[in-house]
Amino acid sequence: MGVYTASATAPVNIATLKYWGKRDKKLNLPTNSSISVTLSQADLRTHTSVAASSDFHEDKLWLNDKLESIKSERTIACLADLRKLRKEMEDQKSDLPPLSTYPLHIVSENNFPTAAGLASSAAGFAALVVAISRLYQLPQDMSEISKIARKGSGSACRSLFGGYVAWIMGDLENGEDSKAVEIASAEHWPEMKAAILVISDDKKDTPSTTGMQSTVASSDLFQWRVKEVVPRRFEEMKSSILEKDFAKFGELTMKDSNSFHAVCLDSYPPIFYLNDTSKKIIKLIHNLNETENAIIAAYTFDAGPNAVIYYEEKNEKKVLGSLYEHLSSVSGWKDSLVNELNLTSD
Ligand code: 2P0
Repeated sequence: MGVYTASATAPVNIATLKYWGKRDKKLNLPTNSSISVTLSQADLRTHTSVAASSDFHEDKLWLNDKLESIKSERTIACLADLRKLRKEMEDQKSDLPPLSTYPLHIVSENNFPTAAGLASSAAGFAALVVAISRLYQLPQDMSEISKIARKGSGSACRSLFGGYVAWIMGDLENGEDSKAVEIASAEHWPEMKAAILVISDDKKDTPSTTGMQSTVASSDLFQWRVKEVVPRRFEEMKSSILEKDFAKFGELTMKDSNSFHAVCLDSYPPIFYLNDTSKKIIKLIHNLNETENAIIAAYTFDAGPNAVIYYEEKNEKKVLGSLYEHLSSVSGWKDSLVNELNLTSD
C-alpha cells in the first residue's frame, strides 16, 4: 500500500485589531471581527508534513520531535472536518484512494527562537489544516479552509493568508460565515516592517481562552468595545491599509492594543498582561512619535508583555535606534532577541 504525503508552512500573525471574546467556545466564534498582519515565513513559522497510509494503525502527531497523543478536542475537530470534506469527494469519485479512512502521521516543527515567548497555536493549526487539505486535494478556497483552522485556534484562521488579513466574525450560529479574508497582499505595502521585542518568555499568566471567557462574563467596558468601538475601527483600519496611511494605521493599532488591555483590566478579577517594561515601551514610542511630530512607529501587545512594533522601512534607523538607545538601560529587556521581520510575500 502506498503512503500519500503533503506539507505546508504557515507564519505567525499579529493582530492589529484584536480578537478577544468568544460567542461560541466550541466553534471559536468571536464576539468581534479582527485584523492582523502575517509575518515573514523566514522568521516565525510552523512547518507541518502529513502522511496517510492504510498501513498506519492510528493518528499520530510529532510536535518539535516529540510524539504527542492527539487528545485535544480542537485537533480532533479539525481532523474530523477535513476527513468529512475528503469523504464527500470520495463518494462522488469512486476512483479516488480512500484517504479519509487512512490514519494520519503528522510531523510539525516551529522555527521560533526558543525563548521568543510567542504563541504558536495560530501558525500550528494553520499549517496542520493546510497540509491536510493539500494531502486530500480539497478544492475549497483558503477562506473556506480557514473555517476549519478557526476551530483549532481562533487566530489560526488569519495565518492562512499572507499580508493584511481580516477575520470576519459572521452572524450564523453554525459559524459558516466566520472566516478569514485577505484585505491586501504583503506586496501592497512592502515598506511595512515589524520588530518583536521579547521581554519575557514566561508562560502566560492567564491563558487566552480563560481570559476571554472571564472578560465576556464580567467586563462592562467589553460591551462598549465590541458593539461600538471595534465595528468602527474595523472599517477605518481597513481603509488605512488600502490607502497605506501609516499614521492612521499606527494610531488605530496602538489604540486597539490599549483598548484590549483595558477590557482585560476591567475583567473581574482583573487580567494583567503588560508589565513595567511593556509600559516603558509604550511611553518610548509615544515620545518618539511626539519628537517626530508624526506617527512613525506603533506598538501592539497580545496576551503577554512582549511588544510588536510596526514601522515603515524608511524610518527603520530612527525607530530601532531609539529602541536600542533607550531599552538597553531598561531592566527586563532581552536585547538579544529582537527580530526584524519583513512581511511575508507568500
Ligand atoms: C488576537 N489573541 O487577535 C488576540 C489578541 C491574543 C490577544 O487570538 O482560544 O490563541 O485558540 O481561539 O487565538 C489569542 O487567542 O485563542 C489571540 P483561541 P487564540 O491575536
